[in-house]
Amino acid sequence: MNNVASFFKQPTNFVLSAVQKAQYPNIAFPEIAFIGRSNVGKSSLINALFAKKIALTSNTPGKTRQVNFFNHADKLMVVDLPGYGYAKVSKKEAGEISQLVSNYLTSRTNLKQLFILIDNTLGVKDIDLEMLEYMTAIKERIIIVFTKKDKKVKETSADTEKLKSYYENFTISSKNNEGIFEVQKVIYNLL
Ligand SMILES: Nc1nc2c(ncn2[C@@H]2O[C@H](COP(=O)(O)OP(=O)(O)O)[C@@H](O)[C@H]2O)c(=O)[nH]1
Ligand SMILES: [Mg+2]
Repeated sequence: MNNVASFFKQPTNFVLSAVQKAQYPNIAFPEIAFIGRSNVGKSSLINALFAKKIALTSNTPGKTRQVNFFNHADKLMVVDLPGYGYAKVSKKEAGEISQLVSNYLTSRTNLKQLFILIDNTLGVKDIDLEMLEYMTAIKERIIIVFTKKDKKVKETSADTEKLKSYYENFTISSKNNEGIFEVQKVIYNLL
């Protein structure tokens, strides 16, 4: 599995940030995308997978409100989608964000896998279920990643086990790298 590790160490370069479909890069590499509630650990996971700091990690939720495209090794497009469920955005802005995400999901035919992140310490939230329901058209391309495995569980949800039986899933920690290699293997096998 040396190939996997060396693949992820190759350069990952920011391509562009888009606020509308017309701005998406016209490159047909296989594409993967990451989405989840704000603060779920999305930037940390992307950085752990690609073994470098490519995505901004922060404690201030809601910074990423664009669709960010990264080119990995001229072989894979990596997409950081805006987080959902911020407490602090207006209804109008929340509507704009979901429009952005929905435009993305309905137009990217080269999207091979969508990683939906759920905070393992907080469990599945209604908004996660709403997002999943909304994405049934691409159900078979969804993988759920439960984040922050190194941290103590604070809240549990009866929906978690159900989701685990419906979707391919991983439980990871970007802090101690637990489970990261397993997710890397899945991505590598898309190429
Ligand atoms: N303990 C622990 N903290 C994490 C982990 N992943 C993210 N965090 C923390 O959670 C906060 C939000 O992470 P970030 O990656 O910016 O989340 P994003 O808003 O989804 O991009 C930051 O303080 C991270 O350091 C993890 O696996 N373990
Ligand atoms: Mg982020």
